[in-house]
Amino acid sequence: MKIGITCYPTYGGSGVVATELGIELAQRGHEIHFISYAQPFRLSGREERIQFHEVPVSNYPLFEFPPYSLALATRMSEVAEYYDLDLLHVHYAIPHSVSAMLARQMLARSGRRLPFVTTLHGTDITLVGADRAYLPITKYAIDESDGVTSISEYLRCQTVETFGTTRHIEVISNFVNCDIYLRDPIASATMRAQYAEPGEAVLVHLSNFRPVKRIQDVIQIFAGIAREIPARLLMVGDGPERSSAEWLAKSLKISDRVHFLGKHDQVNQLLPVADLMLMPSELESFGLAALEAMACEVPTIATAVGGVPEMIQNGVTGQLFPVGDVDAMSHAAVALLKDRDRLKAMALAGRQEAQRIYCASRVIPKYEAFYESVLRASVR
Ligand code: GMT
Repeated sequence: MKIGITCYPTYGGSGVVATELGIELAQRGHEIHFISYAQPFRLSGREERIQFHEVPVSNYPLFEFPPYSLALATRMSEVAEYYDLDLLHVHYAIPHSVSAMLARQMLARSGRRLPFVTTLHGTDITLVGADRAYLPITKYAIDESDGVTSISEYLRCQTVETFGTTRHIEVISNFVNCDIYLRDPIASATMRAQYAEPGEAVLVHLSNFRPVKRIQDVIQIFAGIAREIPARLLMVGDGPERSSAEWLAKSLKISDRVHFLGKHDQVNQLLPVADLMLMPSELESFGLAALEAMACEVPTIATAVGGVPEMIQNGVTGQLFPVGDVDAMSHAAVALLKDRDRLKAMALAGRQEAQRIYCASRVIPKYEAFYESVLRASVR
């Protein structure tokens, strides 16, 4: 198939999923065209059968807000026509599904069909889509999509509840490439030595440091752990909450143990360095970072929110707590780090679960089958 993919190219789960999906599909022989304002950050630009098409957004003094959605729709229709795309797959409903809908309409005038699939990722429904300013158009674009997928059952239910839509939403979970995300004991021991002394526990947090991630809780949980055992915290990513987290680490006098590493392109090398991941989010429709950690044999201490309980089996592949219960999360982490046998059993159970359900090799065929069904339905 020839597939156009649009996503937010910067750091964030939906962009990661879209990019990894494109890479996996290209490896399976499909021709992939990314269409966005910048090259997605996990794309090297050298992958076979993948092209990137930049959306130029020109500005004029009259435009207080440059109309990206329109420029995107134009580029989508041009790329679809020139490269004879079979379908578009847009990640994150706003504004991508609206642009795709316009592109489809533009091409229909010349008798060309361009079905589009929308994948819902979370905040496009729970935050942005629930904002009255965006709700009606988001609902319209979802209803108009030729196919809709959501990354968890939780998000599917939320979408039905928020938008009152009756259309079919296929749940296709996030995935991880288990051949790339894995613990290589020698490589991870070498890398671990860069960050921690022997005998110190290593915790990791990976996100875009947005308020929904509760970064202050990450620091508070770690402070509780560091009071009990020698430990280090690797903060991977960047975003609006970073400076307040740095300030909190300083005021709790743990800044020498908390390493802010910024954005990292190869988290598969970094994650296996850790013993535990911390993900105390206010909400996660899935929690991709925890899945990537799980594949690397790193269990997660997380909050029991959104789609997280669908992925993490409490007490088996990780541990779940109420939002904001930083003391319970610190105590649980310390107990696990002191009981290495239990930690190891949890790590292995997580790896097995990742392989059994969430490996790219298991999930990508579901997308392919879904595309086929959309294409079949669209020629009728
Ligand atoms: O919150 C983020 O990390 C960004 C956001 C996005 O759309 O880029 O992530 C959402 O999509 C991810 C990939 O499908 C999910 O793993 C995250 O759980 C989801 N975030 C939220 O629901 C808050």
